[in-house]
Amino acid sequence: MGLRKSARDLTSAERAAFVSAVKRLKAQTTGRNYDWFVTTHLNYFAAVNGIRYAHQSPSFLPWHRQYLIEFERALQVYDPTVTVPYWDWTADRSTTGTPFTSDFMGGNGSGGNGPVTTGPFAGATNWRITVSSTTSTSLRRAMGGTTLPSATQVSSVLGIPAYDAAPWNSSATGGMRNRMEGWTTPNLHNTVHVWVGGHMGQQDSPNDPVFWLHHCNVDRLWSQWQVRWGFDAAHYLPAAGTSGVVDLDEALQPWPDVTPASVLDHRSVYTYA
Ligand SMILES: [Cu+2]
Repeated sequence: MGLRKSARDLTSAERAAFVSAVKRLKAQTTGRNYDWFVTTHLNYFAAVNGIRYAHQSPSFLPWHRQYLIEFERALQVYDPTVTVPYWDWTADRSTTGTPFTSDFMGGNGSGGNGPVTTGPFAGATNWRITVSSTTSTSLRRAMGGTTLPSATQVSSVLGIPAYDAAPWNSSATGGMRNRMEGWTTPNLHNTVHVWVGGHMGQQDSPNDPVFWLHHCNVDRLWSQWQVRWGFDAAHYLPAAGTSGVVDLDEALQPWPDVTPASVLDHRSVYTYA
């Protein structure tokens, strides 16, 4: 069982261990290596066989929960002490503070949407981008182009009792999920991708390791919503019979044995500090 901590609370040794495991996964040449995760995000960005799995659908949250679990397990092959930390962007809002320090995620891109120049992921020698929707082989960021969501906005979303609502896509306004995902106000998750910019603003956003810290925080917020409203199956929708999306007991591809129901209660796998 893993404990996921805030990035701001990691020791320098914990920051170094996370970076090291990420780099070892990137250097792995076979199996579910770092670029497998990037490829999977690209492959599942849009609908697959008419079903929206990862985005603009109720399974946005469970899909990324399983994706994070798989990534964390892949890191733990190299270092069993490592867990994915979360970036609480309501509290850590600077382009130079946590997690964008030179001993962790590194800083901003140079100029507008340019290569990151500081930290362990700066430049194509340290961190070569090979699976991408664009041609840049260096990690890019363009931070601060919008305003990060506030704690008040987060609590407004966590106060919505319905998990999701018809039409179960980016137009849904009746539930928590689409406001958390960010296609309707206050646009939580999407705004953070835009704020970091560069690769984080693209379909190959997992090329930026801060992707994992951001999605860990999104998963933590969903967990907080579950603490308040329930971890049980009644708190995922739709339950059944809705075409084009993943119902409660349908397969969360590319993991045929995983369903939204099977990941609702994460507390035997990991918890949040
Ligand atoms: Cu995302």
